[in-house]
Amino acid sequence: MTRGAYKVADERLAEQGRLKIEWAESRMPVLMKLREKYAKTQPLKGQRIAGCLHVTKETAVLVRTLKAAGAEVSWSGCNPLSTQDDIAAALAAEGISIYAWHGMNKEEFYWCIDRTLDFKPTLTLDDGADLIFTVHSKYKELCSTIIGGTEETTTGVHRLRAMAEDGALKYPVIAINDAITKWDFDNVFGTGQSSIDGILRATSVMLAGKTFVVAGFGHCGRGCAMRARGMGARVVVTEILPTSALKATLEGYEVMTMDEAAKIGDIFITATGMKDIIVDRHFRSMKDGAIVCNTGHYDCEINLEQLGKLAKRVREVRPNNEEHTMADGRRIYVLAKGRLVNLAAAEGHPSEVMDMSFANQFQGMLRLAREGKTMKPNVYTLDPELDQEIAGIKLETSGIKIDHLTAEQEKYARDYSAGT
Ligand code: NRN
Repeated sequence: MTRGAYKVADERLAEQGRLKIEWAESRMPVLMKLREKYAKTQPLKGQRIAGCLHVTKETAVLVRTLKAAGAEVSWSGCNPLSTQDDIAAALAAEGISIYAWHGMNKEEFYWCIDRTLDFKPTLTLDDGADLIFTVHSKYKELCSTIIGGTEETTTGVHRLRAMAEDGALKYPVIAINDAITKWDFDNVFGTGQSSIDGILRATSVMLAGKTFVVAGFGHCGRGCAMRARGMGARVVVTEILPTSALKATLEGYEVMTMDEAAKIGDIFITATGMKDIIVDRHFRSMKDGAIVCNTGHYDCEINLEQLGKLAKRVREVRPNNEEHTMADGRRIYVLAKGRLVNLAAAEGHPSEVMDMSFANQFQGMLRLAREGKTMKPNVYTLDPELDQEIAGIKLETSGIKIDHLTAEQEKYARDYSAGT
């Protein structure tokens, strides 16, 4: 691969991108602390990292940190609509081999992933497992030089665990999503804020007083429900899992089937990881002006093929906002073509929460560089102690002090004989 080869939308956007990355760096103290520490020892020297993860200002901070720790990096975006073109331009201008632009078609998407494999990576870093799946299906020969990989998101971890169960996984992978300082913060607070951000940028509607339907009450759905309620919406939750539905009920949300919710909802967001959550019969019963979007990793949750068959006219009324007019005149608005609205119509989660997710990604790369060669092809999690370390740095850099157990209390915690 020619050094620093890249393909981005517009190199002229580099300065604008650089400013945004600077903004993110000033709000990602955990990752910056790790960068300062490991720039000295260069533990990733000799490693070639192929990354396939949303090209945002926060990802750029991770890329710079991996490079500062000695790695050579080649990068593609993990969604055809989530690349921030100014960030891609800034990274290319810094010599990063990056292949990413906003608005790719499927062929271009996989062409970019292929390019990041040209330099025969030793590590893969994924969000949604498209890169690792491409290696396992199209470039099997690379599995012998790849030490290991990491996976950012729930959907990707599900996919990899299924591969591992089938014995199809050819190298060890660390499930970053399973770290508490990732899922319990990024998935809840990050998705909650960034999904509302995407909806507001694409519609500028008033949320207060609107019926806001959240499909799926997992960590992401819970975050969306919490933030929509915070904006004054009447939140309705749909679910398939009794425990999640019960949790939503006890948190004060109305729970009902999507068939019922479709009749009353003003705004719909899917966060299930499942396909066909909003389908034909739901479009038929929605109110005029209903807004539909998705915050799950893939664009299969809203059945756009069925909507296309019902629509008499489709037109883009605002960026990331397409109006579908039904035969009876009802208009349904689909945001970001059903792709994850937080990254396609906004900038993804805020820097402060990605700081911890990417501190876990960085630690995952360090561990694979250190001991990946001795790890079997399976799905691993990071050491739980790392969660406390990452959260501790976050608190410290936020000026928040906490209590500590005395020696007496430590002893009490270990003393099982102490009863009532
Ligand atoms: N700003 C972001 N940069 C961002 N917001 C959410 N994500 C981001 N990645 C880079 C990912 C989260 O970690 C999307 C993934 O699906 C989720 O796990």
